Amino acid sequence: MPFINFSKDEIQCKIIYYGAGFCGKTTNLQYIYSKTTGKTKGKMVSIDTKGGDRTIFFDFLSLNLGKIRGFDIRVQLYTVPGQVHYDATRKLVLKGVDGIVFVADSLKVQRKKNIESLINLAKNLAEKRLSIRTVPLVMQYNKRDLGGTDSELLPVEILEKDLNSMLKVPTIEASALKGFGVFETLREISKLVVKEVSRKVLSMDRL
Ligand SMILES: Nc1nc2c(ncn2[C@@H]2O[C@H](COP(=O)(O)OP(=O)(O)OP(=O)(O)O)[C@@H](O)[C@H]2O)c(=O)[nH]1
Ligand SMILES: [Mg+2]
Repeated sequence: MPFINFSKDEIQCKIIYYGAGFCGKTTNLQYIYSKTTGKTKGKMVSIDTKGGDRTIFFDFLSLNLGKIRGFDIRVQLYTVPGQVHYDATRKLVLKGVDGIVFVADSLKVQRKKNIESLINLAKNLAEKRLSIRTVPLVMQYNKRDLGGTDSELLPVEILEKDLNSMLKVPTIEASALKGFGVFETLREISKLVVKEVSRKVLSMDRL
């Protein structure tokens, strides 16, 4: 649910980067943070990171996306820890979610992990009475920079078949490390979330 702060004329939306361990969720936020400036830029906080780069709680980045009907739209980006045994933390971070970026690791060796993580997302949403079929969701196929001749990457068609054949959500090919596709992903999920938020704000007007 978006949080509407009437004293500040601000609507806050929560977008969560979800996916298997090591798929590149934290790297997405780090890239966004490194490229935003001025009025848009907020704070980035990484809570409890072990051994340099494994998230064991969450990362948080707040950004200002402009206005709808006089309200500032502030998006709060979170990542979950992807490793299997941090499921309780993932459930905690999912609380109040408005939109999800599912980051899939394009490496062939991670094929099963992506599928397991998507099933885990569906299950954790269902526990919150949300459906993976209706929540604003985009899918990012990450690490596309690693493609070579003897490619260790899954072709996009396989990723589509594994992860998106039922959902049919927007997909973006990306490299969080090099930066391509990162802002496209953020734009796409923000568009879906803002559309949903506007619908809720307008329906409040009719009450
Ligand atoms: N080549 C390549 N490496 C990437 C890319 N995105 C992330 N990585 C690397 O993959 C590793 C894991 O990235 P993280 O962003 O920490 O992964 P995470 O999804 O946050 O992992 P957890 O916090 O354990 O869930 C790091 O060494 C990154 O530099 C990418 O697009 N291309
Ligand atoms: Mg992380």
